[in-house]
Amino acid sequence: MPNEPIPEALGPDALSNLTLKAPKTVATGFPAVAASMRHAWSLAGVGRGTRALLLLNQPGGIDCTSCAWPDPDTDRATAEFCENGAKAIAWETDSRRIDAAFFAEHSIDELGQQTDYWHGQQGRLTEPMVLRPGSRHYQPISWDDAFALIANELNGLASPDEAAFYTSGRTSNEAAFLYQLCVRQFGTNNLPDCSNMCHESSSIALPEVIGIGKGTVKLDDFEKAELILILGQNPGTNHPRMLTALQKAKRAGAAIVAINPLKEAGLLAFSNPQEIRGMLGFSTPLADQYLQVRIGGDQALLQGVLKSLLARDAVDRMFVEEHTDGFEAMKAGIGEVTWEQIESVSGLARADIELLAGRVAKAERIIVCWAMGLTQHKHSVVTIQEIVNVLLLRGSIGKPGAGVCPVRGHSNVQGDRTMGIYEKPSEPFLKALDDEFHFTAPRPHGLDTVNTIRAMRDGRVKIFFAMGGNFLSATPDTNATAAALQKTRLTVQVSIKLNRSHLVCGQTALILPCLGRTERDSQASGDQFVTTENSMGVIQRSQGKFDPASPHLLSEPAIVARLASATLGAKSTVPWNELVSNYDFIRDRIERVVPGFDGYNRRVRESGGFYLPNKPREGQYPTATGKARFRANPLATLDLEPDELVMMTIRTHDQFNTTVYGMHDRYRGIHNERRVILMHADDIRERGLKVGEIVNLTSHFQSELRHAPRFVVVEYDVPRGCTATYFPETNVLVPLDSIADRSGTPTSKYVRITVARAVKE
Ligand SMILES: Nc1nc2c(c(=O)[nH]1)N[C@H]1C(S)=C(S)[C@@H](COP(=O)(O)OP(=O)(O)OC[C@H]3O[C@@H](n4cnc5c(=O)[nH]c(N)nc54)[C@H](O)[C@@H]3O)O[C@H]1N2
Ligand SMILES: Nc1nc2c(c(=O)[nH]1)N[C@H]1C(S)=C(S)[C@@H](COP(=O)(O)OP(=O)(O)OC[C@H]3O[C@@H](n4cnc5c(=O)[nH]c(N)nc54)[C@H](O)[C@@H]3O)O[C@H]1N2
Ligand SMILES: [Mo]
Repeated sequence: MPNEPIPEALGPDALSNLTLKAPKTVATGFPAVAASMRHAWSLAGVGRGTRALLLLNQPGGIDCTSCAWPDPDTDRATAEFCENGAKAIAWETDSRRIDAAFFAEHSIDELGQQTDYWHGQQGRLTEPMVLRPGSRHYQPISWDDAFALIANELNGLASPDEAAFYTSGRTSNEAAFLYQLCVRQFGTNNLPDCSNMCHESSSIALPEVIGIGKGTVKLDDFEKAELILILGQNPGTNHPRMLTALQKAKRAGAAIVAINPLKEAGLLAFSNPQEIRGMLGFSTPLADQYLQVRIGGDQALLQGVLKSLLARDAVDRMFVEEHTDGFEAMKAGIGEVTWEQIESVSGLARADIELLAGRVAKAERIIVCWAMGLTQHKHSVVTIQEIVNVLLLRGSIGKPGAGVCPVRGHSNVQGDRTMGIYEKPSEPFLKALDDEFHFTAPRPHGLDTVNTIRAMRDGRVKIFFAMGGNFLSATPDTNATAAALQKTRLTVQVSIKLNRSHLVCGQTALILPCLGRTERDSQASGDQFVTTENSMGVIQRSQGKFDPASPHLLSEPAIVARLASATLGAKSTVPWNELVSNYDFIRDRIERVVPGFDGYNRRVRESGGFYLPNKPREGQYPTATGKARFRANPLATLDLEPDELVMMTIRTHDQFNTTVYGMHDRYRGIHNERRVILMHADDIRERGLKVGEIVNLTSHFQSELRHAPRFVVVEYDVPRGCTATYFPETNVLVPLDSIADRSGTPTSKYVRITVARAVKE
């Protein structure tokens, strides 16, 4: 059962002044550029802010720290950034500072009572800090003492598996490679990462059926596509530069179909702020068809499309025979599903699904994009495999203008995986690591994110180290995670700004402040650049240009090298200091361990970087059978009790995951308040509630109940029975054990709740 709430874990639940406006029907346009500039200037100052923006996503410049959407291979606009990229950069280039005096003044209890927004507004961390057992204030500690403390704790464990090493997706390839090497030399595969909560379902679903866990399309495929489906993604907020690609696709004649319980502005229409027409307010309509599917109803919808395609005999026979297996079994499976089931689970009318199927039947070049609306469900893996079923049926993969496009989140989350940040590493990867560094990497699989929380709770993991991120707030079941973290001996956070994971921590806690991606990284051989991999498998360079926020900051690769030297000492077979003296040396090692990086140092210096090999893109499918595989997956049904609603936890337009930039969700018309619950008018009325009323939310999982007090009811155009709240405020309601089949991803988009009027105190 869930633990008693830990106040600092949740932050305040006070409500401010909610104002509601009509949801927008067009994304971006002039206000977005104005908003970006305002943000960059208010935090970083005018000169620094403008310079940062002009360097974003330019050859030789800084890879944007916001999302993983790719840059055009050639022809980059002078301003290759978006409003939310600008917010991310402004947040990092903040001119304010947090020093030892700040922590002397504020106890962790006091800081825990502040909002996430407030935490982000205090400025950049400037020196290593330690929280000693029993103390409520962080105190300064030298880097040497900090590493000695960690080494002493790690080496005191009964087994290396009693430590877990988390990674968030902003870490560069170079830092990630060194980090996993250090962890494996220490002796464990406990490398949970944010991917476990993000696109893990895609990473499990895709290799089985197409032989690679990544997308197969390139940016220029969008202009060649006839049909683009976008499921469970809100690109206007989370991948704004994708709208430019969609606009180009539309102009080249593609049709777009949006599948989403909410009518998101960025899927309806786009007014491009980088064009005169856009500045003048002209917009390009995007979605030709909008299917407001019920939350969790996508598998049913896709099975409906398959059923209709089969009935029309819209099958690319040549492709199916030559390149696939499993067609007959899939066909038989779909034959058993009835339209009645499809309509009831998806919440959509057969006629609308047939209309979509008609578009699919006519198109030969189809791209399917998806994000968290598809991956954070119990049945995510099979749903993603239905997408592949549709594409294979139409022969729409392995050729220009066609394929799968899982749109990644963090700017280097895909690269971190390529570098070996994975709790279930493949044998060939470990063998290559062994050969290169002359040791034997551990073979047993390690802990993912949810299993790390369980292991801390049960006392099996005693040390938690985080390379970036905000583990406490990003993970499910905030109270359970808080209690789990508090049971550990030591938590270490490598961070650039204050967050809640610094405040709810182990008996001893360390904050290790590091350089951000915008900052100059000087090592023994001079200034360094790092590399990242975007959502389409392009490896590119990123070089920080700004003075570091403080002279005491270390780069992430340097932190890993010093951690490794302190912990492993003479036992290690890796020349840590030498590797960090010049990141070219790290890249030389990566080239020898990870396939596809031939000529790494040379090719990444070429403008635009290079593409990693992607066999399905060339029409080869390295699966168990060497063919692309249809899957017959029975339709999963989702049962709710009569008064229950389904809640999805989503992002506002003013946040990056747990980082809150501001209090507005501009496109959805929700201002000055994050503790809101979006509900259908009839669901509000049925419960005798009113818009603007304060309600308490309770989630139901098996026999467990979890509570989140004080949310304002907002009426919204959402299917009956479906609701939305913002992450991380409602993570407290996401049960730790409610995870996706096979991928272990928390079901953050499918939480069963009841809503009750808050009783006046
Ligand atoms: N500005 C900004 N950019 C970001 C981020 C950020 O927080 N801020 N986060 C980054 C990260 S790590 C990630 S992973 C991505 C996240 O990018 P998204 O996946 O776009 O983010 P969410 O807000 O979780 O939105 C999920 C969308 O799925 C829909 N949805 C929910 N449930 C269902 C369902 O069952 N079916 C369907 N069809 N749709 C559903 C929701 O209505 C919403 O539109 O963005 C990245 N980029
Ligand atoms: N309920 C619910 N929960 C979710 C989700 C959801 O949709 N709903 N989404 C999930 C998803 S998709 C993801 S990816 C996770 C995100 O989980 P995380 O990646 O753990 O969380 P972030 O909020 O992205 O991490 C923000 C912190 O990273 C640190 N940081 C920023 N830049 C740097 C840097 O350059 N170096 C270092 N070392 N630190 C840096 C800052 O200190 C900041 O406080 O959350 C997941 N949690
Ligand atoms: Mo993510």
